[in-house]
Amino acid sequence: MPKQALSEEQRLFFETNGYLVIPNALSPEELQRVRAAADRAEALWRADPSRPGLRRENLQQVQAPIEYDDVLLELMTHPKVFPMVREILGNTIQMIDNDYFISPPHTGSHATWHHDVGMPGVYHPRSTLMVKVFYLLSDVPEGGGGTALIPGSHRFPMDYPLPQVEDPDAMPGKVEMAYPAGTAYLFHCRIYHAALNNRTDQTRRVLIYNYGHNWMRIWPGYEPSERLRAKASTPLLRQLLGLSDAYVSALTDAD
Ligand SMILES: O=C(O)CCC(=O)C(=O)O
Repeated sequence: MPKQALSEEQRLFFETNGYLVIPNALSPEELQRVRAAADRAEALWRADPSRPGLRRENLQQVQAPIEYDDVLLELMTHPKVFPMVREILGNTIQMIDNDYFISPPHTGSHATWHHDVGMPGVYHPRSTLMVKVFYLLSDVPEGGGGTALIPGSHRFPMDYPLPQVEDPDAMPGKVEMAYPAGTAYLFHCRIYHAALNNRTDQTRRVLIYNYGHNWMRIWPGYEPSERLRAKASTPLLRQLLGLSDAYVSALTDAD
């Protein structure tokens, strides 16, 4: 693993705010390749309603896109972004879940304000249990159904009285992840976040890779298939796909 994937500025920004934006994470060529792979996955998913994922008016969810295409599997260890996540989570990193979210034009939020970890007995504000990475495959303008975050809220205590808003767009102090396609952003899963309403004519397309630790369970429905497990030829891939022993085979910096 390269030493210091995060610059000092990024490290401080993440610690303070609980998120990071990585402009141009995907080069134009990579974006084209990943978008084509996502399109192929979407076509297979739409053609077979027994494939897992939500089919709602405001969210189409191609569940576990890494099962569909090697390009989407490889994105899980993207050389520009993955080392940052690994630096934040450490050598016990493991994939927890992955999704391709499609938010159609002129639809309401599919996720109001929440955070992703609420396990009793673990003091989350000082722990980094999960880091979620989003790769934008379409331009997301303001009002385009993007993710919004409350900077610094990953440190809020469990009982912090978050303002109660009926419309997620109305949350005071939020920042909206409105960026061009090819941008990646990641956040600490204790941060309060939401998907805002898509008030535009544009479909929002985003790939999501969620990482935790190898002593956590991969979320039900995201456990790698036999076919995918057979591809896990490196210690890194084996661990990311939940095939390592949580107690003895954490990666070393050399893996
Ligand atoms: O679609 C989004 O931007 C938000 C997704 C979300 O809430 C989540 O992954 O927990």
